[in-house]
Amino acid sequence: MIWNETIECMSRKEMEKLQSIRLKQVVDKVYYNCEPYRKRMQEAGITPNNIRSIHDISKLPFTSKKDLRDYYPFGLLSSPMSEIVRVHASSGTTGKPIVVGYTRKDLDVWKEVGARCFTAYGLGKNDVIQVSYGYGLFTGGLGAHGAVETIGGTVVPASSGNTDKQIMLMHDLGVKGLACTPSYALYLAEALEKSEYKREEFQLKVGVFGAEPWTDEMRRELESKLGIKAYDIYGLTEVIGPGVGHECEFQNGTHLCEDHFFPEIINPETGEPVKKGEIGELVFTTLTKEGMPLVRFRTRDLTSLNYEPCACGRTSVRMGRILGRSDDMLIIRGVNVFPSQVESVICEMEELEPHYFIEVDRINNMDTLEIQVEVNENFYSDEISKMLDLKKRIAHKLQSVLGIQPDIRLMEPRSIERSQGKAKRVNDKRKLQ
Ligand code: DLL
Repeated sequence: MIWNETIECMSRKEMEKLQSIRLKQVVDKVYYNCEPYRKRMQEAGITPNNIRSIHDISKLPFTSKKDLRDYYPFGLLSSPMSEIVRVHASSGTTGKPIVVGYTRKDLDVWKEVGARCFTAYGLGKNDVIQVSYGYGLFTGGLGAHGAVETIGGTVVPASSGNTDKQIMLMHDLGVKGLACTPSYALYLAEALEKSEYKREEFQLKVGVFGAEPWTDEMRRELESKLGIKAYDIYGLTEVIGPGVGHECEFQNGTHLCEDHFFPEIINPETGEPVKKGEIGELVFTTLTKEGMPLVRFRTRDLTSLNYEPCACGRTSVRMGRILGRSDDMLIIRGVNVFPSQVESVICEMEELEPHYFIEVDRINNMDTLEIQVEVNENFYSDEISKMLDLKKRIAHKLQSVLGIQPDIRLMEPRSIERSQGKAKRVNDKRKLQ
């Protein structure tokens, strides 16, 4: 099912036309209503008259996370406070959070894109959908909540935590769709197995997973453990929240709602656009936002874009999996390592559980990489030779994917801490030294 066929299946040419009109509007808006943008454009020698179509977008200066911190809390608003009806915030790793203001129309846009997502997952007004993303300043809970109400589904606003109650609600209310982080879904799957209920007693069929990077191997793991189809939902606070993009029934890339959020991929070092299909940093320009429109916002997420038409009939550009944030990338002994690479290897080995933790340190001026991973109950053994052999095989597989040799620490089943929101899977002790 498609929520807004006119837009979602529009020809590429029509889409470019619409994006061009909207880009001009948003550039006007920020130039005349937001001092920092006007200044930045003046420094670059650009006025709104220089922007005639979407192809002129690369003339505009970038906006960064640092800008959002520097103008904390409301310096980048382009609408008066009297028009702002809600704020959300994302807690950065250091210091003050990033605060985003929404007008009533921004909330409508959010509901519209959210409705496109949940419809693409095959959910509708006859379905009960549990939202187990956190409610509050985080955009996950209220964002998914608005989307479910818009498609007319029955929302169960469970928020995160209290796992036993989550399972009881899912069971008793006949929940068909579960929206939460993939790591919390794993946790729920485990708890469900141990619960008093049998899997067949649940109506659960669809997972709406996002807010953190996850791999196709993790998808397979979740789909088989929960007996569902697991779909990606992408978004970020600065741009709006969940709903910037979604998968369709073909699960072959994340369709971006590009009539509202225009994507580009740049080389993170040079800032230049990469060649079509290449991996680089994702940059968004919001084309319709009023409260805090963003022009060429550098997300730090690394991915690629595919403009080929999709079998589902949607013409919108599809984004590949997020490899990680450029600031999540670990450089170990000079080699770039992403946690998602570790995840893909671990999820493929039946002897292992999909729970892992990466610890990086520097000992005697040498980087060390330790990967802690849980052994599946059926394979866990007291026999040293068996465990040593398993360790060797994991290390070998990881070395061929990562290009460096990690130390492997086998952990007992259920010994790695579970996450109820975004998982923390890396401890880079070098940063503390
Ligand atoms: O995580 C919004 C969201 C809530 C998305 C619920 C999906 C579901 P932030 O807290 O600002 O917003 O974090 C945004 O999380 O830049 C990515 O690095 C990462 N991220 C979000 N969705 C995905 C995804 C929300 N589907 C940051 N795959 C983004 C990979 C994701 N990474």
